[in-house]
Amino acid sequence: MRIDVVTIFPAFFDVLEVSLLGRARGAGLLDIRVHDLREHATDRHRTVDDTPYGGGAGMVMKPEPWALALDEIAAAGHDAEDAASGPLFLFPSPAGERFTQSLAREWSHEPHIVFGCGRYEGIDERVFSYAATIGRVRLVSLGDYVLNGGEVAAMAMIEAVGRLVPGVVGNPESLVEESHEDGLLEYPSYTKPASWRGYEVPDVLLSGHHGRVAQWRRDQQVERTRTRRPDLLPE
Ligand code: JEB
Repeated sequence: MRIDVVTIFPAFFDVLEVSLLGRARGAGLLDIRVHDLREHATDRHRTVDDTPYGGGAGMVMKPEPWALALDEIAAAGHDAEDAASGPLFLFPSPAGERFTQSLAREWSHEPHIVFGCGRYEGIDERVFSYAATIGRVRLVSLGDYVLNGGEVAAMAMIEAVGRLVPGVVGNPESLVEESHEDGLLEYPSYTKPASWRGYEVPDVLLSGHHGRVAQWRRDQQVERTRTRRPDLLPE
């Protein structure tokens, strides 16, 4: 999978060199390229923002540097003229649809994703219309809280999508048991020692009775989901 990121803070993405995704990049499973939007600025001060039409607080990202950056990225690797066969452009935005595990699953099959990371009050709206002429466009939100820009959200989405790409996570079975894959929260986990600072591992987990262990874990999943995330349960 190829992933391009456009940002005014390329250094944010240095962490993609470590851990699981760093190894996947080294192994050639993920081809992640980070681009500095300022390299596409058109003035000598490398300006990427300007005041908002209609007034109001803050600054808005100018459209032209975005168009130049997205054109350059889409040109490399896409010959077709139709937007449907172009890359998937993902713009993190507090005004986007909610990012979910189901979208991560869907997007893990994409050959080419481009993240556009805004800053300030966001990106001139016409950039989304322009991007839709060279690829498919989605505005996506990490959740209902305010970030200063799209970088942290893009990083979360890169990790959530990237780890579902075949070969990135060593044991694919570990993927199916996780929270949000079966619509319930995970059951609690324990490791050695069985007794630690006066806290005990539940007896059932030491019983060696696989059926009872499975039933206990399922009960824990349902109970935790009911108390912590009732929104995930049907009625
Ligand atoms: C994403 C961004 C800003 C209003 C307030 C703040 C570009 N879950 C999320 N919260 N905030 C963002 C997000 C996601 N995904 C987010 C991109 C940008 C916030 N800002 C700051 C803009 N408008 C600028």
